[in-house]
Amino acid sequence: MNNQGVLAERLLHALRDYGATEVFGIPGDFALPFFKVMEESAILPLHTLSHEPGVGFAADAAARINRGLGVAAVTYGAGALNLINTVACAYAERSPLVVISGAPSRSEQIEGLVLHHQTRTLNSQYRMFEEITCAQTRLDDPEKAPQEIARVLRACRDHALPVYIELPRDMVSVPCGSVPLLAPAQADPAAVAECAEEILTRLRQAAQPVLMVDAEVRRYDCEAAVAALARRLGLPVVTTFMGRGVLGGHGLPALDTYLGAASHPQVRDLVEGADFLLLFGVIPSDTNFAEPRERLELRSACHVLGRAVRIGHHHYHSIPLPDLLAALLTRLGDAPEQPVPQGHVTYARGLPQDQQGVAPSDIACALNDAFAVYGPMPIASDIGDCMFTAMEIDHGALVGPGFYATMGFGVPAGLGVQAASGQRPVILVGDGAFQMTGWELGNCRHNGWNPIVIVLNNRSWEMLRAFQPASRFNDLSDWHFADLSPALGGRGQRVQTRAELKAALDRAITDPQKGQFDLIEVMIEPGCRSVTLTRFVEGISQARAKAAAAMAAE
Ligand code: S1T
Ligand code: MG
Repeated sequence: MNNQGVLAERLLHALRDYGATEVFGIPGDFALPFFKVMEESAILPLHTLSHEPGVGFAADAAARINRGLGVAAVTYGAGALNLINTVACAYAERSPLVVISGAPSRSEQIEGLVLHHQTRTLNSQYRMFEEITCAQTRLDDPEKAPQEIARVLRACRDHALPVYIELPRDMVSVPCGSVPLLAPAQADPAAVAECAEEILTRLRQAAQPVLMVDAEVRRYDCEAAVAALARRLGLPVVTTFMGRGVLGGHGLPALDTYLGAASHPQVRDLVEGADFLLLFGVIPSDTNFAEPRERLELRSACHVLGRAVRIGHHHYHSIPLPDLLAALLTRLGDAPEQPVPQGHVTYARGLPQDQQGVAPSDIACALNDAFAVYGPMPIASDIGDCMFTAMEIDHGALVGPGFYATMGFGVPAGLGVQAASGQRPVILVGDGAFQMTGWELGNCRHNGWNPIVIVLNNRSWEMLRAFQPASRFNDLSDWHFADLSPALGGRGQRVQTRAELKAALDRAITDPQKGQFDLIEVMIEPGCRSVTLTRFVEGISQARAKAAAAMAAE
């Protein structure tokens, strides 16, 4: 064994080798020794934030934008348990997030006493994380640590799911061997071949096949292969709500997004009229599929998700998406490319510069205008009308909690996007969500970040109001976010009209200052919703009414 390195350094090198580009974290006494090694070794950049939910969301978004591993480093108990919701989000949305929690040493356990940050037993935290991670380890044996780290990081990468590493504070500086870089778990080539054949047979039999893509296609770095497949087969391609942004920049025509009952009518006809749906990475969620018209034939579809493939009643296990795509493309040989049908939706351009109040869809139009002039920017969105508004922006890089739908994601995710990609992002966030994690913008200054933050300030939990208009608790007060900006180290502008919106956006884009965020607080009347959210609410309400009527008739 090579004893030159200490465990914490071995872990950091391994994180880098397996695809991490930085660490987000907040220290605590159980994590101080690890943070000291992170800072002094500088193996990976360390970005500290203010609250663990911000750490988790930023690390998750870094993984999403870079197709690498995100890393969140925290202290035991109060720190790690504050991460739970963000790790649950990463699990639900299949993002490879590595949680590293400091922990007490075994020698600290004193008969009859509990340690601070302890809940029930010293194992309670480990057990809580078991539920929301695909692999776990406690690094309490330096002999086994290299294999354990490799096992857990490979699982993180192979499954694109979070993992949990507990690092007792007395283990940080013990000598430790280097961590092997394991190849991805191998698939059975015969199973992959049979699966590929079956998919191609089904495709040949289908008159109107449709390919639907979700985030996993990007997690596994398969966008180019999927685009090639679509071109070989001339398949129409749509994304899910979650998968919006996938395949952007891969030479396909503008992609539509299927949103169940909230879809654009022509997109709905295309998907629900398909006789064979090829679903790559699509999470079979209620947002995607709960309210289709009767025609949607999910039973005969082909689902490729989480290394499993289901075609009708046939199940294939351990089929990695990259292997499957390679097998499909090989079988198609050098079949000539065919035109991929153009999407149906056109994205609004040319926002009038007038004195009218701003509606959410105007923000989409303003961004389409700006991106056409200055080039596209990656978008980090929260959940709320901002995410529906994002569906009205030209297809491009987007991270957002489209399935798990946790608020608080947008601002820290934007910071993670900038840290990991080096690109200046646009953050879209509602006032309610900004109240949760907007403070993290105060960390832009010391980290050199300068996102453009668009706060949709409708003084409302508008998505909730849309479903339950009578409740007064959905009214929020006016927090004047633009006025808070200078105190946090940024520039703030509050805009009321469409002319002001365009001017503010132009200013923010054309005058970037390192370490200084630009916050544009867009005042929107409560009750004024994006075209897409309006369609979503109508579609779901109609479907629910229909289901209730059917129940009553039984
Ligand atoms: N808490 C968390 C962490 N995530 C949530 N999604 C919710 C609560 C429930 C919830 C919504 S939408 C919403 C809440 C409270 C209101 C969002 O308000 P705001 O950010 O101002 O956006 P907008 O006014 O555009 O709706 C979900 C989806 O159930
Ligand atoms: Mg709001």
